[in-house]
Amino acid sequence: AQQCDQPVETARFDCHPEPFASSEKCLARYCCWKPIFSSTNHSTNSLEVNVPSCYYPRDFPTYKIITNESTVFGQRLTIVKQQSTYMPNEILNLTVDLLYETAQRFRLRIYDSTKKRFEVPLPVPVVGTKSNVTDYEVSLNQAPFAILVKRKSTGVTLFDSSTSPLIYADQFIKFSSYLSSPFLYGLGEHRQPLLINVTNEWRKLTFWTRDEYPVQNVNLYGVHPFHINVEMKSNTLINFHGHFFLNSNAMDVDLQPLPAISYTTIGGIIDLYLFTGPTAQDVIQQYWDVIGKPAMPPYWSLGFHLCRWGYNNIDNLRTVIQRMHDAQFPYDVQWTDIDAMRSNLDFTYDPTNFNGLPDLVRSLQSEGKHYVNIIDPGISPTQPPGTYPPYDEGLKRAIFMTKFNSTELIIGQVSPGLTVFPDFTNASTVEWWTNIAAAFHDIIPFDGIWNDKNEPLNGVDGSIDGCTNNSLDKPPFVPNVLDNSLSAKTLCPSAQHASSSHYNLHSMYGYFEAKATNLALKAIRHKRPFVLSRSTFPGSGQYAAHWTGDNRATFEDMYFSIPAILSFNMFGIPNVGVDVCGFFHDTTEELCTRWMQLGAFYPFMRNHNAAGDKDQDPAAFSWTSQQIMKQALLMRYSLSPFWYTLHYQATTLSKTLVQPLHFEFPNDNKTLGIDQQFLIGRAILVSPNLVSQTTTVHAYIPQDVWYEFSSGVKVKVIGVFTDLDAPLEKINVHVRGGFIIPMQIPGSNLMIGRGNPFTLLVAQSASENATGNLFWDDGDTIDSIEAKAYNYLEFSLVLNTLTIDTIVANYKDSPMRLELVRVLGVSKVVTSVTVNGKDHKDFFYNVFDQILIIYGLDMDMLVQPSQTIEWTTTTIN
Ligand code: MIG
Repeated sequence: AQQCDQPVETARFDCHPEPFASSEKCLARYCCWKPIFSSTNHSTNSLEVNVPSCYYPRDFPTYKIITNESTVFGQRLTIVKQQSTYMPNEILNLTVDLLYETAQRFRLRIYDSTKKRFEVPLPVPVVGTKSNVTDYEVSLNQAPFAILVKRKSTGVTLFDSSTSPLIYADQFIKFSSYLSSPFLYGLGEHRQPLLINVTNEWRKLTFWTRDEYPVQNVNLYGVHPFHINVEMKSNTLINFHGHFFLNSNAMDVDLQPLPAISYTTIGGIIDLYLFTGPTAQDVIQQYWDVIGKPAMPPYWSLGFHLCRWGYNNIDNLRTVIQRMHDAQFPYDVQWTDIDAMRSNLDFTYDPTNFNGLPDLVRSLQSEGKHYVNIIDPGISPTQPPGTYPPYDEGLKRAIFMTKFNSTELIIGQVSPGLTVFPDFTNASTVEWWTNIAAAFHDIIPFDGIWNDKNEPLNGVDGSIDGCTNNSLDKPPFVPNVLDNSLSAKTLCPSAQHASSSHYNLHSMYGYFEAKATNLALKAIRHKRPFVLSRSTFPGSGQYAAHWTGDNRATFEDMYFSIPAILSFNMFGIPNVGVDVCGFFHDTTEELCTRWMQLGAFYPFMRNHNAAGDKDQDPAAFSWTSQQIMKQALLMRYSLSPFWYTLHYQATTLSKTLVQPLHFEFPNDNKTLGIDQQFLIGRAILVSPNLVSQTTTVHAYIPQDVWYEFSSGVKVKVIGVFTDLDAPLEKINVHVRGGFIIPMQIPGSNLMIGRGNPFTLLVAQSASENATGNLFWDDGDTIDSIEAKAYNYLEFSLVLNTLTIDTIVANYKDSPMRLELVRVLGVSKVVTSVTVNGKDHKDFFYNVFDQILIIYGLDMDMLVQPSQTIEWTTTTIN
């Protein structure tokens, strides 16, 4: 009989994840059946995940190691299983590669010993030789086969597959591991709080890209099987490690309070990366080394973006642009949605309702503004032959996806009616896409492209002809995807790409479209591309920014934007935002005011609205609300040099743009789940008011020195949750002692403001030091970093001396003049100031607020190698 005596219920691993488990079905799988609930109230709802009634016995048939050799990359094992179990087409002979890729990166690959299987077409690094020094130690169990990875320094388990049997069938692969703690970050795209805490919870997260407005417990637009696990050994030491499961097939990740994690995928191979950190940012850096670092965005894209679905005609669009101008909002990018297309056709504009759009775009550009338009993947095949080159040319080049085992195109239905779908995995598709985009660019010189619906969305399930009954369309196991079908609101899994099936590549459709769009924009504009993509996959950040799709105009949705932007920063797509003021439903003046304040601190800030809903551009509101929104925008614009430098550090050093408090204060347990506040870089703490009709915000100010961003006044209460004053006109923003923030006097847009004077916000630490840096270039050149065509400055404050070191000064087309320095936390009275040794009269010192303001500097910051600003003080009697 089976060994069913699991010591605790939380050690059960689900042997019948499909709905309608029963004793007969369970026993037929050679599994244990012990319902926790009486069978009458046992839930058949597949979304309701709980202690499984049907679970694997400890002696469930599995693999054993039969050979084990050391190789240049590490170790190679062969493992075999004697008998098949319940899943069709089990693979009984497997090869296991243990790759010691770097000191902090271990990779485990398990694949069919005899037959090549599908592998994710991501260009991950190829490491030929084993790292001699590693932070991890690997051990094996021969029978049953298991792998154990420990952190050498602490002995903490990083991976341990002995928890449950490996199952490896053609369309069902399942393995599990203990977790180091029940606390995880990542595993997106899902609508969930930042911290995944499975102390008392069983959670199933499903991965399969899907167009669905963000609701909890469903697979959404993107797929990111990456997590960071908090390691707790004692209360004093906290490290982090990460897992990345490199697999693009539909999958479930099950978390349980043991704590343990199980991966169930229906294709590909096991290709699992382990990153040992030990800090959270180290884990992220190690992850990005595998998937690719995020792109450097064009400078203009850091500004305010304005969009809506349903301008409906050019007069409405003009009215909005005019009132934004009249109300003097800083703003950089105007967008249009599908209503500006002719009959919803890609690469067209409506010559009737949007008559004059090309001229309008050119006039915006002449003022330094930019324009982005929407492009959906679906191409209409039903236009009169010879009238619609995107289809005619695509057909000629045979770049559209086809039905299973056929050259016939697979046809779906999206906004233009019937549509075919480009196969972006194919190199000739990229050429075709570039050509049709270039032809449209000759008509409307767009600056960026918005890729919507690239999950891809299809209005009819599968295709207009349905799907086949083969094992791709009807696999033996379907993960817990929304609507319980892989073809729901998308193409048939059996549809064909050039290199493989949609079954394997579905979740990468958006990745490949964004990549193609990025390449097309580079080829057309010869400038740094800006792409916004709804569907994402690991590596998408190299090509695109992201927004979180169709949120709603509610305070709850505004809250969920914070865990979302923090998670996407971990996923390597740090340039992320959500529809500010909410997409669906009419926003309210209060909500939109709060959201404009919060959105001003998103990496990507776009106000966007659904068709039919009330206008929500900032100029649509009362004079008072406009002033509050403008104040938030001015804060954003004044911080553009800081943001731009963070982007530089993201693309060169793999740092996130925003991060959870816990990453900076890992030893402070109170920060563990905080996701109503976040940090920009390491230095700015944003604590928005997310509750309607309240004038305080309950916020945590970590143990450190903090100053109010606007007033510069030091915060007195730290290390506790406290109620901060937060009336409607105020968003709480704090700057952390020890940091120097480069800022600039804003212009009406980022192009116009580029030459404006810079200022420095110097926030002194407890020991009255601070450091900071500034990256600056022309904002648009594709390879300015590689070509070193930029300026790079470092700032440091020690002993009342602020030093400006100009390390690289290769970009001189625009002046960089420092006008003002504001020093916070100066406790002694300042008596004199010198600049490069010369007496400087223009300063103020405020003893009560402890702020020193040095103005009238007019300092050329490009003078190398270094300049100084010094002050002398005297103690107050
Ligand atoms: O069927 O293009 O998420 O931002 O405004 C809706 C219209 C398609 C969904 C996008 C949304 C966009 C809308 N689109």
